[in-house]
This record gives sequence, C-alpha cells and structure tokens, in this order.
Amino acid sequence: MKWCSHGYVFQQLDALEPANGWLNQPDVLRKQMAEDGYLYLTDFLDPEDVLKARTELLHKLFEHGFIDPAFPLQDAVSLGRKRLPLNGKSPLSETLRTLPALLALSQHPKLMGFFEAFLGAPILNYDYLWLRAARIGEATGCHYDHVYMGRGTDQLYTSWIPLGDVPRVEGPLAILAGSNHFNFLIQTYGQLDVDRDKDKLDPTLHGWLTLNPNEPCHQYGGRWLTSDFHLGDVLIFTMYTLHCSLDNRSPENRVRLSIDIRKQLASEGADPRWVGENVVGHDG
Ligand SMILES: O=C(O)CCC(=O)C(=O)O
Repeated sequence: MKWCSHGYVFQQLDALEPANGWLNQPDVLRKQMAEDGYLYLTDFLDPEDVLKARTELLHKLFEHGFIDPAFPLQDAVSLGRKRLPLNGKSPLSETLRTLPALLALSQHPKLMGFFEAFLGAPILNYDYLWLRAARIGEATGCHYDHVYMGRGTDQLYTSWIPLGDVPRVEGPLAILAGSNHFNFLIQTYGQLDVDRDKDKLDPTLHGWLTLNPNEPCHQYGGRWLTSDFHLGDVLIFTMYTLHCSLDNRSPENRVRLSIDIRKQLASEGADPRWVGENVVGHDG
C-alpha cells in the first residue's frame, strides 16, 4: 500500500525504533532525543488506563451524534460529515477536552515519572489537552510544535498517545527524524508564532509548513518514520521535530482518536496560552 498525507505519497516511510531498552538510562534517552528528535515507547502505559479514556470519549461522541450506532461503540465508526468540535472554544469541545479519564491519562504517574527522570527535576504538565479525531480523508500537515506553543522554554516535549490501536491505514502520526537539526528551518519557519505572525503564514495551512511531507525531505534531508501503533504506546518528540499524520484511509470508516500533551521542567518559563485554570488558547 502507498502511504499518503493530504494525498501526497510518501517517497520514503520507515519504522519508528522503540527506545524501551533504555528506559532505565535517562542519559541514553537524552542522547537519542538530541540525535533523532524522538523517543518511541511501546506498551508503555497500562492499556486499561488508555481504554478507559477512549471509552469515556467515545460515549460523549456517541451522545452528540458523531459515532454510528449501527456498529459497536469501540469500533468508533464515523457517522455523517459533521465536523468534530475538538480544539475550538465551544462548550462541547471544552467538555470533550476535560473529560476526567482523558485528564487523568495526560497526567499519568508513569508519564510524569518518565519525564522527571528524563529532565531530572519536577515537571510542569500543560493544562490544555489536544484531542484529535481524524475521520476518513483527514490528516495533519507537516509542522514544528514550536509554532503553536513557543512562548516558553524550547525544552518542552510533546507526547502523542493513540487512544486505541492506530495502524498505518487509520492515519497515525509520522515524524521526520533528524528534522531537529534543520537549523535554517528552525531559525525561519520554526520561530513563527501562529497567533502573532498570521501575515507570514499561509492562512489555508493553519500554521503548517506544508501539506507535502516530501518537500522538507528534498530540501533538508531526514527520514520519515511511523508505526502501526497499539494501545499503550507513546511517541515523544521535541518542539523542533517536524511531524504530520498519514491520511486516515480506514476501510471501516473508523475515526482515529488520539491526544497530544506537553510537559517541561517546572522551573522553566511556560507558554501562558496553555497553562492555568482557564487556559486562553490561541489568540489569547
Ligand atoms: O494527531 C495529529 O494528527 C496531530 C498531532 C500533533 O500535531 C502533535 O502531537 O503535535
């Protein structure tokens, strides 16, 4: 099968390499993060804890008419073409983003413990939780996260957590290993701020660099990597690791569900848009 993002066929797409073997060696993990820009931890979280979050979310999506009642709830089969209000400011998106099991997952003790060892001091968890529900044909374009949350420390890390098995056909995340060394891109596109620099960003791209994952590879190098993700896996990466998602091409019309969360040292400056009791979010 040819894998695509926004209809562009990846000219190269390899497998993420798990870092589980070094879980007890934070210095090795730090070295790998610095080299490749990511750490892939397979079977890291208790599948039951992730399933709890998935089930809670699916119940709410079902209640609001986004999930097809003709299929088992856990199949997450999409109903209709109504856009899912996930990261906006509507009351429903607020309800979905703050579901107790999702929040509990975002602050899972295993994740907090991992980051404390990885960064070597107490951790700050961003209060805002980014929820994704990609239906057939939907995908995320290539971007650095710094463009969206770059007002605090650069030593902020994203953890992408699939809420269920997400095989390649259902549009998981892919990262461009080595893109954390694209100094020109980091100093140009990487310094833009999606809320401040609207005039410098293409309004049709929502802050993304491009829809075509091959473009940055041709220009700067790197290797696109992804996986058939399983319940319990976590993919961690830097603010300057380019990533995008594959197109969801589920033959069963399944919605790809995931969350992405952010953590950093508590002692460093945080992006004020995403922390606090009433997070202001974009344009705040
Ligand atoms: O899940 C997605 O489609 C996008 C996630 C993302 O951009 C991120 O984790 O930073």
